[in-house]
Amino acid sequence: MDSLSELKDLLNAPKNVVIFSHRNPDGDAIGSSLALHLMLEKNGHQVATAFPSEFPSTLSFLKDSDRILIHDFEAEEINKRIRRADIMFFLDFSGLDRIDKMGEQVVLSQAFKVHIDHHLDPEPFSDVMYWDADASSTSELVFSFFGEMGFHRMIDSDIANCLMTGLISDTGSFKYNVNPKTFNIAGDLLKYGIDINSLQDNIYNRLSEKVLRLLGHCLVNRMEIIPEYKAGIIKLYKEDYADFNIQRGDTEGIVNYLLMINEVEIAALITEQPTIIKISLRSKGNISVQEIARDHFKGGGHKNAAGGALYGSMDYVVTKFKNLLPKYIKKI
Ligand SMILES: [Mn+2]
Repeated sequence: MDSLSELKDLLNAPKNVVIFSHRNPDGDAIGSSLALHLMLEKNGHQVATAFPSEFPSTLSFLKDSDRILIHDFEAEEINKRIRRADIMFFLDFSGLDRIDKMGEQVVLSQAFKVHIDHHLDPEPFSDVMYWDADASSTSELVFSFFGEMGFHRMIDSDIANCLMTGLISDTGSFKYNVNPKTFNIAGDLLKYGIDINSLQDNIYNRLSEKVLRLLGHCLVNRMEIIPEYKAGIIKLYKEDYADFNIQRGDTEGIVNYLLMINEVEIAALITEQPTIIKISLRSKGNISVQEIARDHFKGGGHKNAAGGALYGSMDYVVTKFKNLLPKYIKKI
């Protein structure tokens, strides 16, 4: 019996299930986790979803998001669930270091482990690897996974909303990472009674005035364009964090604005954190920022969207990034 049929068999009787996703969860992490959570509960299982850290409050419109356990605040409860777990799901991340301390507990557990993900280079820690780097999102894979498990007819509007949120978030509203399947699944999801307009509003039109002003500040005062290497950089300093009272999630998406410039093909948002310098990278076409993040900034991600972090000064990281450009970008 292959491992997927084994899992299907296991899910025939009520089980204790824990679903994990990564630190700083995004729309896909939350959407795919909650969709699976709701579906497994519908099938009579005891389910807990655990994230290392908080999710953006803008995504709290998703059904049962208030039941997600956050390890930063509820470590004891999560450890209890881990000890009891028969089955564990790992959604939207490739390596156990992405779930911080929970990873150490997971390794000790005998639970049946299911890894559903679309990041490059997945670590082999699971019994089932439901993985496809060409998928737009983990939510897309969870939809297909529901088909494998015979769950499709149990999808309801809440579950469809969660999956659509993941699809929209990871594709920038179907602008990138898409394939024919993505659109087919989106079409299927619409049949479950989603209000796509209010969903888009919920995802994109819930910014605070502060965040929009921060974006303006970044574009007017913190942006540097290097035309000969088709590169754009936005630098955010500690003083900006104080001036704008920047909280987690507030800088989300800012790096994408650089790619709106016709000539820019590689973009970096470099931010001064309390102890590290973080770099978020985006690219157009065949430039692999995943490679750059992995080889030079101790990070990873996808071909056109990746990130990493280094110790050191802002100047050090900016200079390092600039010095790499000749290696990866053909000079005009
Ligand atoms: Mn994803």
